[in-house]
Amino acid sequence: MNKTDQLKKDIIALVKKETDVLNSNDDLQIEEVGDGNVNYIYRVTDKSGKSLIVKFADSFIRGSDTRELSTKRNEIEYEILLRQDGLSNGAVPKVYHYSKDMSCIIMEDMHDYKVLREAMMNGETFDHFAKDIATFLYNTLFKTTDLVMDVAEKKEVAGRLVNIDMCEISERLVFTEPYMNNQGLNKYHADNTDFVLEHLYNNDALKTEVAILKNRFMNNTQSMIHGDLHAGSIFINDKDLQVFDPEFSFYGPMGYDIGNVVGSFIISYVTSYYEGKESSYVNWIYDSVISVVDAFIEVYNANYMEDVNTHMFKTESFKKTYLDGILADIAAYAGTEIIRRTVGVAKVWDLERVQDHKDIAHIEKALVSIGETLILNRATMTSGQAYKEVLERFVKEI
Ligand code: SR1
Ligand code: MG
Repeated sequence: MNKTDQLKKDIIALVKKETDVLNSNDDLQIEEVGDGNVNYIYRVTDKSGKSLIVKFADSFIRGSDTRELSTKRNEIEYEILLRQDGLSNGAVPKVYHYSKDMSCIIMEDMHDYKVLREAMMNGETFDHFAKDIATFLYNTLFKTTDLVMDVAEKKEVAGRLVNIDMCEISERLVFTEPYMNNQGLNKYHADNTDFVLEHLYNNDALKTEVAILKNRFMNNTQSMIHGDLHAGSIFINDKDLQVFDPEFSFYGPMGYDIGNVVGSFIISYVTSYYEGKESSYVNWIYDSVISVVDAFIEVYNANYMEDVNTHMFKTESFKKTYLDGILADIAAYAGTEIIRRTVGVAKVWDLERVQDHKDIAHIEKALVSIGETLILNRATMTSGQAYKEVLERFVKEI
């Protein structure tokens, strides 16, 4: 029996032994359903059609038998899903069982949801998205800071969630390669060679700011962050959303997660604008960028005083200073996300789709310019309106 067939057989045995969601007397069916870069995702189904999902983390990155990757990521993901479940009132898939021996998380199959990325590919819009994701972000990020959480528990959890291999990927792909191209894997339109040299590789002012952001990413143990929060990590339907896939999770700056959401929506906005997608869809993405920032500010301001546990932090001036720091990080990490997806090796669906577009060189320039502006002017990005001005400036100028 080959390795994959043996794994499938072992997974079915694990599901039968450790869970009671499916009918164990049935001949259970198993199929691979994931298309991610890192792990293997299987759906296991019984005869009545009931199903669950098994996420298997191999000790090699998906599709490689030479590039090792610690299975600690799976252990961390399991703990994060449990913690986020409690913090977010169930806005993550339910975990049924975790097997450390097999590096498998057995979890809920989100039947009534679509992956947001796939819904967006079909031009679908969701009015509740901005408010719901902002609430999830506040609940899972602000509530895991020292301002809210028991400080001893926070330190203990932060230590346990050190995610060396996955952080190394982000440190390299987000904060180093787009500005250095050490690995020679960066990818952008040939017409932009000089532009990339000037704006990225030879841009010492920007590189210094990105170095500061990289150092913050590595050393600011502020919140229990998801670490890879884009439209491919969110399930959605007309009622609510569920966030999944936190294998890049660790204790880092909360603006990284919020900035990833904002940055990935900015990429979607710019690409769909140039593709000439339906205006209702383009406008929804544009409004979402602005609303996510404003909704986060709103939920923060509404809950801060009640949630914070220490008198020293319970002042209006500290509340504002702390928020200003988060807002600057949101802009900066939105900027690094936009730049790395535009010129780096790990593209995203919406950018892949426009690789042959006649305006691809312009689209790349607009995105890099927006990213650069957000990083360099992060202290001024204190509201949704500020994002509106940046988007209008760069999308109209081209
Ligand atoms: C090798 S992993 C490449 C990228 O895919 C993941 O989803 C992360 O965004 C990572 O940077
Ligand atoms: Mg992922």
